[in-house]
Amino acid sequence: MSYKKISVIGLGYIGLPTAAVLASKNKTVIGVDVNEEIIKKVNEGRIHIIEPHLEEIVSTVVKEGYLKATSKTENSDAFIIAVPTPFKKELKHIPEPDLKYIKSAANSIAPKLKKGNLIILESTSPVGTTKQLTKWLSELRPDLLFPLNTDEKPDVNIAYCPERVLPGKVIEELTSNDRVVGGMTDNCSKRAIQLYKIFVKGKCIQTDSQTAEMVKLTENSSRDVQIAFANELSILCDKLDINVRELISLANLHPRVNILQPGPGVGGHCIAVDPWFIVSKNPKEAKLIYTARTVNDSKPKWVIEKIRESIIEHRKRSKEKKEEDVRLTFYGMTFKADIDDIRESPALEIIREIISTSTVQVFAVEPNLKRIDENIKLISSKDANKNTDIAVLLVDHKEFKEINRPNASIIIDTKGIWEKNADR
Ligand code: SAJ
Repeated sequence: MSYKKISVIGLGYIGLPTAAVLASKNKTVIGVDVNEEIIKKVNEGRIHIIEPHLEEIVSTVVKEGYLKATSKTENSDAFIIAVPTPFKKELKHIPEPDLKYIKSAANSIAPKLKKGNLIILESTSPVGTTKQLTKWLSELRPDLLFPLNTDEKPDVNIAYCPERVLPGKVIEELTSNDRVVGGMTDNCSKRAIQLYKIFVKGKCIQTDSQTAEMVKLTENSSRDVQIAFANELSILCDKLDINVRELISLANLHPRVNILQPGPGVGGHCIAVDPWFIVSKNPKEAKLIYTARTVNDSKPKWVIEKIRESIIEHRKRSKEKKEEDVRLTFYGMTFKADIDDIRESPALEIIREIISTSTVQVFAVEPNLKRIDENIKLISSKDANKNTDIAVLLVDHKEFKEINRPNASIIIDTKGIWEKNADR
C-alpha cells in the first residue's frame, strides 16, 4: 500500500523537518500539534525554530498545498509520532522518563485508525515503549488486530525508527543518514522502510523494535561517556597545569584514539537526557553510563567555582574593588554552538547560579537569541568589549571565534577558542 497522506504528530525539532521533507516529495502531509502559535506560523509558511534551509522548504510546501498544520488528527495512511519524552518532574536521584505525550498521541490517533495503516514512533524512548504504544492502541481499538502476540496478519503495522539528525544540519542529515527501523513484526519493518525510502538516501536497516529503541539510547550514551572522559581530563589538566586541548590533539594523533572536546557541561534534550532512560530501568548494571552522566552534570559546578575564584582574584588585582562593581560577561547561552536552543543548557545553569549567588554585574552576549525571559542583561559584543572585567566563554559560536581576545582583565575559556590568550 502506498502512502499518499501522512500525519506527523508533533511539529518540533524533528517532526517539522520530517513533515516538510515528506511534503517536498509531493506527499499530502498533516502536521499535528497542540500549540496554536506553531500551527499558525507553519500555515503561514514560517517556522518557530532556527534550522538552516527549513523555512524555505516549509514556505514552498505550504504554498503548494502539500503541508497543512492543525490541532486535530485526521485519517491518514501513515502516522509518524515525533513528540517529546521528558523526565518526570519529581526530584529523584535517577530521573525517570515520562511517556505522557506518546500516550496522548496514541489517544489522538486511535479513533482515526483504519485497516492497513502504519504507525511509526520516532520519539527517543525507553526500551519497550513501542510495545507499550501497541498495547495502548489495542485497548483503544479492540475492533482492529495489532501486532501483539499474534500469528495472524495484523490490521495495523507499528515500528520504531529513531531520528539521528544533528541540530543545525537537520535537513542534510534527514536524507543522508542511515536509519535503523525496528518493526513489531518483520512486515511492520518492511512497511516502515517503504515509507522512509520516500526521502532517505541512506540505508534503512531492519531490526526489531526493542533493539532499535536501544540503538538510539546507545548512540547518545556513547557520546555522553566520551564527552565525560574529555571533561574529566580537563579537570585533571587544570590541576596539573597542562593545556587539555594540546593534550587531546596530541593523544588523538594515535591511530586508534579519538577523544572528544571538553566544555562547560553537556546540554540539549538528547545527550543530557537519553542515558537516564537506560539508567532508570537498569540502575545496577548501567554503572559507567550513570557515572558519565554525573561527571557531565557536575562540570557546570566546576566552572562556577572557577568563576568565583576569578572574581576574588580580580578584586585583589584591582585593589579590593567591591563585588558589586565587578563586571562579568558571559559569551553564549545556548546548549551548543550556532543554534538558538537553550534546553538543558549548561551555560544557562552557570549564569543563573552566578546571578543568584553573587552581587557582581552580569551581562551576556548571545547572537542567536533576540530576547530571554530571565533576569539576564543581553548586550552586544562591542559593548561587552568596552565594559568587562571578567569574560567567560561558554559556547563556541562562530561570532566568538572571530574575536581574538575580548578586552577583559581575566578570561575563562571553557571551549578553547581564545585559549592561547586566555587565563584559564
Ligand atoms: N559536546 C561537548 N564536547 C564534544 C561534543 C559535544 O561538550 O566534543 C556538548 C555540546 O556542547 C552540547 C552536548 O555535548 O552541550 C550535546 O551536543 P552534540 O552536538 O553532541 O549532540 P546533540 O544533542 O546536538 O545531538 C545528538 C546527536 N547524537 C550523536 O551524535 C550520537 C544527534 O545525532 C542526535 O540526533 C541527537 O542527539 C538526538 O536528537 O538524539
